[in-house]
Amino acid sequence: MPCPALAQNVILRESEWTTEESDSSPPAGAQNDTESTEHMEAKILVAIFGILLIILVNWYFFFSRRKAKPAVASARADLQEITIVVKGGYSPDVILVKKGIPVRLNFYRDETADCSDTIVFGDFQIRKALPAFQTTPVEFTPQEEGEYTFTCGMGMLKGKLIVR
Ligand SMILES: [Cu+2]
Repeated sequence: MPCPALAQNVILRESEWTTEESDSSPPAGAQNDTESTEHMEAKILVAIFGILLIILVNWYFFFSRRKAKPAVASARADLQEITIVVKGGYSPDVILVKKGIPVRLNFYRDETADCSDTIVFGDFQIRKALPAFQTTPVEFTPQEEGEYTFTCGMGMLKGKLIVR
């Protein structure tokens, strides 16, 4: 991820500015004043750029994932299958399947965090343990169109199965 590193770089430069200012107090001459004003302006521009960059990085992490289109399960005549990685959430977290065809959702739990150790499909009366670093298939056949939420055992992590 180059972006957070860049932002940090800008912050470092900002702190350099503070140290520089306090360490060296040059004698105030007319020439020097103009120079340091220009210098200040440049530093302020860098600071503003840094703040904008931080806003952009945050925007990326909080909003860009929401635009994601639903992942389509690969469909055969008799099975629709997809792998979902479980790590602080579900990816993909929106899955599109067709009704009337058996679904196999392969949950690969890529962490040991307790939160994600159970997967729950309330609408299908499914509650299954997900051992860490293993793939656990969850199988059922959705008979009706609709949107079905799946969650972790505590209902904190959420995903959605869209049946069309
Ligand atoms: Cu949880």
